[in-house]
Amino acid sequence: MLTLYGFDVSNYFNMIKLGCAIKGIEYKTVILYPNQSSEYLDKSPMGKVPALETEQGVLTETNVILEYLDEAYPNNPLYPGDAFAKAKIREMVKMAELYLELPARRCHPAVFFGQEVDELTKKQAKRALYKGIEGMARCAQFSPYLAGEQLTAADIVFLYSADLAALVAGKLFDFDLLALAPGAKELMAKLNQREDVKKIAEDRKVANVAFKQYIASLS
Ligand SMILES: N[C@@H](CCC(=O)N[C@@H](CS)C(=O)NCC(=O)O)C(=O)O
Repeated sequence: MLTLYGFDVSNYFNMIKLGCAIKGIEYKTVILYPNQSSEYLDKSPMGKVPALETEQGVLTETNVILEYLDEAYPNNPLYPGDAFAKAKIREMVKMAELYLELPARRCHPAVFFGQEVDELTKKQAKRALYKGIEGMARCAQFSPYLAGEQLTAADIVFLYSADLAALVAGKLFDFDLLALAPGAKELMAKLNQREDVKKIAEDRKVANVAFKQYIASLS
């Protein structure tokens, strides 16, 4: 059986959980925080989560894991079969990570952990988030999903990237990120109504207690 390494507060871990839920893939979890132990680095070369252990070996990088799962388990596809259409999904997955998730992440310490983030980082992140959401608005359809009528991997990555990015934009920069991509709020609401997404949110809430203690223990 597949083994998924990570923890329930991790948005990337939750992307894989949702992908598996949609596709009906069974797996067991090993709950751990990102770390640089030699044992974990043998599985995840950067020590990040998630990592997925298969019978053939371990995979890391969420987009790669999602693509692997979709090819290995064809039920309820997360990517279209057509080469160009599939590339458009990959494009949106990559854009959501590079231009929403990662700039927002630079400000997570200030927004979620009460830590300092310097002004230059904040300024760069704010600018990047504006550009990122405007870029997403240009390439996504939001009708209702990013690529049209079918839920795809792009929606999964957008859901767990744009939610945190919107919190960062709202709390730190006082702007409504999702309002800049018409249809994005409706999409988030639609996805958040799903039972599998609700379950993942409940798991995250429970796990957040221990995670906050863990973060506090690091300082
Ligand atoms: N590009 C990676 C990012 C994964 C990632 O950054 N995960 C976070 C947890 S949400 C992590 O492991 N952070 C620890 C670190 O960056 O060293 C992916 O797509 O899986």
